[in-house]
Amino acid sequence: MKLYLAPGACSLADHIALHEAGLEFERIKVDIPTRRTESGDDFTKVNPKGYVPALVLGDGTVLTENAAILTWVAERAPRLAPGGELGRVRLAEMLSFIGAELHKLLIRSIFPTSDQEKQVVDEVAAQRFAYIAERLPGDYLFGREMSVADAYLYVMLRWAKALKLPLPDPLPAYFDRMEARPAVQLALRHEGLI
Ligand SMILES: N[C@@H](CCC(=O)N[C@@H](CS)C(=O)NCC(=O)O)C(=O)O
Repeated sequence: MKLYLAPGACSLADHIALHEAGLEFERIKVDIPTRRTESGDDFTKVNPKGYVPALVLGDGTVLTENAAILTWVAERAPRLAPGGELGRVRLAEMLSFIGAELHKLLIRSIFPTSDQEKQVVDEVAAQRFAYIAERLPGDYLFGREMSVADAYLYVMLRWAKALKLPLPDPLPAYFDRMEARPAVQLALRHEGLI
């Protein structure tokens, strides 16, 4: 199995989740501007969309999109998903919220087209972080146990910190808790981020 990633990009979430699940995989770095892998291969032949993450399974099947890859990981390691009758739906709901409402928003804060856009985007981001902070039911997004959605949220908080966006309590402590996890440390080391 091969995970195509760019250091510090959203693919870090999948990298963390794969380590949390204890799955074996090879990491292949992609240079986003040139869409070439570290060995010079054309990444668009793997993922014609041209962006990371992409996960190539042992039989050559290619999975793309954070929400899909994280769901696939959680299906292999069910302890990384919330339980109960609505567990799968709640996970889809959270991955959709993080992907569509946080990830895409923060990209606009990283690459704003104007100061005005950045101001508006950062205000909306603050509201969305407050929404999560006010509803955190325990140490993690679904309570006591970490899920694949936490890996995705951790990466978004990492970006928010780099953007110097204020994080409401208890998100700073949540961030530190996530960052202290051995799987997170391992992924950060593999990506050259620590
Ligand atoms: N909808 C995609 C978005 C992935 C995405 O935005 N990837 C970024 C890195 S965080 C990327 O590779 N961007 C390069 C590009 O869009 O050209 C997903 O959730 O997987």
